[in-house]
Order: sequence, then C-alpha cells, then structure tokens
Amino acid sequence: MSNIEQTLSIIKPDAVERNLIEKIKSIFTKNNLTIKEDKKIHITKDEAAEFYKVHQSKPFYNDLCTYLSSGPIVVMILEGENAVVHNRKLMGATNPKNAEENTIRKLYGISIDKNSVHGSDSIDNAKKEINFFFKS
Ligand code: IDP
Ligand code: MG
Repeated sequence: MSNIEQTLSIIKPDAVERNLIEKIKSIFTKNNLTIKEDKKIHITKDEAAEFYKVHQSKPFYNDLCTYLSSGPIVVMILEGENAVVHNRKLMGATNPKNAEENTIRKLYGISIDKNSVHGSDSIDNAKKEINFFFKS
C-alpha cells in the first residue's frame, strides 16, 4: 500500500554558503522525493528560537538558534513514499562523523552543528514545521 507523506527539509547556512543547494535538491529528486514548495529565506534569531523550541533545554540551544539565523537557508516541502523516514535516511546521522556513506551529512556536513540539513523527525513534527514556514 502506498503511504505518501510530506516532510520539511532545510538546507542550513553552511550548505547554502558553499553553493550546495542544487546538489542537495538533486539527491532528493533522484531518490523519489518531490520538492512541492521551496523558498530561500533569512530568519531572525527569534524565529529560529521558536522553530527549535523543542531543544530549549539543551546546552547547545543558543548556538543552534544563532547558527540557523546566521545566513540564508532554503526551506522545502518534500513529498513522497514514507517521506519523513526516507528523508532522515538520505540525511544521515546528526553528527556527520557517524553518518553513513553517501548520505547528505556524510558528503557535505562539516561538524555536528554545521551539518548542512534539517529534516522533520515525525509526521506530527513535519506538519508543525511545514505550517511554521508555509502557512496556508
Ligand atoms: P537532527 O537534526 O539530526 O534531528 P537533533 O538532535 O534534533 O538532530 O538536533 C538538532 C540540531 O541541533 C542538529 O541538527 C545539530 O545541528 C544541533 N545539535 C545536536 N546535537 C548537538 C550537540 O551536541 N552540539 C551542538 N549542536 C548539536
Ligand atoms: Mg531533530
């Protein structure tokens, strides 16, 4: 049975800065994820803090919010079969050092904080995150 989902992907400042937008997009499209919407934006630190609210108790929260608001990002709605899990698999582990070969983070990530991409981790969070950036 088919299970078409949507998930939110972000190309983070380190990857935008290194002109990796098209390379990363092509990994999604070659792997049967359709880019339904996409926009390049530069968010404020307050917006980043709101987006990453689930991490507010973590020691790295402040740096994380500073980082996500440090330069332009590309936010995308990806759609496809099991999109949430599929995107997480294409991204690879949070720390690029631990990411599997040929994942986005293994190919392009610099460090645990500059790890090139964000992806929703559940259907529920995907809905919230899509709504956060693409309010209808
Ligand atoms: P994820 O992006 O793989 O879902 P999360 O645990 O949700 O990973 O963390 C959100 C983001 O916070 C990560 O992508 C990474 O940029 C950053 N982060 C996570 N753990 C650490 C850490 O231990 N030090 C610094 N930054 C971290
Ligand atoms: Mg996460």
